[in-house]
Amino acid sequence: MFETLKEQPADKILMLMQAFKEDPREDKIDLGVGVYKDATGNTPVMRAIKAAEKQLWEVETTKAYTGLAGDPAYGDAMIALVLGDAVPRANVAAAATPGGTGAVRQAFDMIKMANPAARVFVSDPTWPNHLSILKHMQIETVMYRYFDNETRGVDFDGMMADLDQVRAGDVVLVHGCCHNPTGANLNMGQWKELVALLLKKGATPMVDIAYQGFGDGLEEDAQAVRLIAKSCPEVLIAASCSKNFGIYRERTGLLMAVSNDASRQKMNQGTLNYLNRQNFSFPPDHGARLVTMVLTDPALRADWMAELEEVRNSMLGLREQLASELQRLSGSDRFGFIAQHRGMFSRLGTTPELVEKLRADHGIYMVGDSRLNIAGLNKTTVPILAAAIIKAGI
Ligand code: PLP
Ligand code: TYF
Repeated sequence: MFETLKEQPADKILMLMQAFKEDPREDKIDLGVGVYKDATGNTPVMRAIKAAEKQLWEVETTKAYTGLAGDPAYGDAMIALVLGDAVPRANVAAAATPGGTGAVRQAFDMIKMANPAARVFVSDPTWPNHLSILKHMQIETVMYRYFDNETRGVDFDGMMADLDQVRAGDVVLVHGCCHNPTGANLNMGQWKELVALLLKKGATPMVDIAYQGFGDGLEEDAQAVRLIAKSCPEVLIAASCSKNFGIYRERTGLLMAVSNDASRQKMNQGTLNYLNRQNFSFPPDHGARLVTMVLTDPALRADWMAELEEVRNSMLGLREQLASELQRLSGSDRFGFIAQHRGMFSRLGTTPELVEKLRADHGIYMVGDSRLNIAGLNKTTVPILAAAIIKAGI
């Protein structure tokens, strides 16, 4: 039967990762895949995670199965991290998932179960995996305008105009913070307007939050998701621990289903448990356990928060440096958006041809849509990138 299989489209970001590896040039610069790198190009295991791993080795007495939704303490700790006290704990159903991707996938499954006719509205552009999973699941997908290629900010009027088409029972997928791939985000006033529209339409928000702590701070980055959870009758939230705990390969995520009617919590929880069982039974536990230890131990938590701040500030510093270097070289403010964007990524807003030119002429790798990973830079490579951008005529 395998003869019926067709070639599937590859992930462009992962293809780029491979191409970078194969490039023999010594001065090549990797601004592709969204992995944090320090000034030496290393993706470190965070200090608190290392310490928790050491402790875990001492105290772990079994690796028997957890529950279908994972360890409840992990759910509690992550709900508190993402939602704070925005909603009562009793209103939240949650299940651990293999990474944020697993949470996204399970969320789409739950949407399909609850309303097979639901359309999912996604930002143009969005993380390519959103589109790929939606297509694979045959869920009708509608793009809403998001990135303004002139200002490199959010085309908020366009976004609201497009979302005027949503109907009750549809889902609107938003990035909770640090939009991937653009780096452009709504301000709180705009989030409030969006919430008002969702309420008016009776559409359900789904929030993908994969970079809490990478933008303006742990609390600040959670403001939008908390506002949405507090204001809307129902919300789905897919959270990832890959970036902010630096545990990418451990596959640690959480799907939350929040309902303002606490009597629905049991059904929501049962559905999440059921969906985990259909897809993989028990979720991975190792990363989740480390996250729980870090979040619940005051000393580990303080150290994790301090290191996350270092990570966040290093990216902000690189943004400032790149924006000012480009201002100096171009004699204009047209690259000021780089300092305004938040998270790991900025979209330059240039053509695939010029992105390819940067790769061919300078060994600078960024995604074809002109997304660059700020964390792939360091103080020495910023001027090299800036000079290459100007030379290429971007
Ligand atoms: N959602 C977005 C927008 C992302 O950028 C990512 C990737 O980091 C994820 C979800 C999920 O990542 P992971 O499955 O590695 O936790
Ligand atoms: O956007 C990124 O680069 C990260 C990492 O299939 C990633 O989110 C990229 C592609 C993919 C899974 C994760």
